[in-house]
Amino acid sequence: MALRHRDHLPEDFSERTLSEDVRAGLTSSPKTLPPKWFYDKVGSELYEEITRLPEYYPFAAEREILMARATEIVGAAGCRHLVELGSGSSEKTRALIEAVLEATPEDEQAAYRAIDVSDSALRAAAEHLSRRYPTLELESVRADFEHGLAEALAVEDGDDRGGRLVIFLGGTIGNQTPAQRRRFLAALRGVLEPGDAFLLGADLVKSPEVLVPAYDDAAGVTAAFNLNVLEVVNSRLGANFDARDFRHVAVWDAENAWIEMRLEAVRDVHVRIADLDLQVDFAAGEQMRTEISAKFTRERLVDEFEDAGFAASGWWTDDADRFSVSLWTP
Ligand code: AVJ
Repeated sequence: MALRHRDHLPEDFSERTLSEDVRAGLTSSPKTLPPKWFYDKVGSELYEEITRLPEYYPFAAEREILMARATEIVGAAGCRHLVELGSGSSEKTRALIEAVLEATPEDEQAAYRAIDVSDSALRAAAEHLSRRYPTLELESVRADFEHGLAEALAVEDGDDRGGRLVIFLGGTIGNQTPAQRRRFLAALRGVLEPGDAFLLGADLVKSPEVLVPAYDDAAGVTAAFNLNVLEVVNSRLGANFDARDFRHVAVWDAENAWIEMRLEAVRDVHVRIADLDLQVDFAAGEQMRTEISAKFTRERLVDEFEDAGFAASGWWTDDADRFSVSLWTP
């Protein structure tokens, strides 16, 4: 089956946005670094390890929902064309792909489009999926959906595969601030048409006794994952961070309903970021925010999606009600 690849990003996209993000984040007060830079090779491996930790329930909970409910979800959406934002390894998506293949009559074509910023993730996933699902039409698009959502979702003229089911899994929407989320949902609503639908995986608010260990595990894998972002800045921008100067912090911010990961300087620290011609000081005890991971209630999601012009069309949780998969229509 045809395997098409499109690239919407300039060659230097990653270098340029990393530089901009690091300069903006390290010169602001309080200092911040965006979570998207966690995922170099080492960081992606550490994240995979996180998904296998006993404390990190979101991965297993979402997989439980998708495995048990994929047929129902695809039936409710009524789409033959899956479009995944931030597809990564596309691993959990297989349950949905299989449900779409089963629901597609022989004279129609099931399709899957993976959208990610990472070229290597896209290529590996496409290669794997094309071998596993020979009848599936596959497309991969390298794009940054925070900026180029319309281009990433655009269909070619003459393409009448019917409704698209856009999926955004893993709870990654929690990495956005409420303002970013509002912009994202508005942009998404703007490009979806009647017959399309949006499937979201979102983590749910629960006791801090469950939430905090999920982001501060006993084995220290999340700490290593958080600290690794300093190595990313070192290797890609010629900085001289010493990870031993920082410690991992995870706190539950009840007011904002999000987990915040931070790196705290354990002593006064002076850092040079050679490629940016930038010098930065941290005072002992100073904390830099590296990630928010927002947690939701059903009511909150309904409010935000309705504000953006969506209607609620489906809601599924795991048996322990820890995580949600929800369907929204324009
Ligand atoms: C991949 C963004 C869903 O927020 O739970 C895991 C990333 N950070 N442990 C999350 C993460 C710390 C994860 N997401």
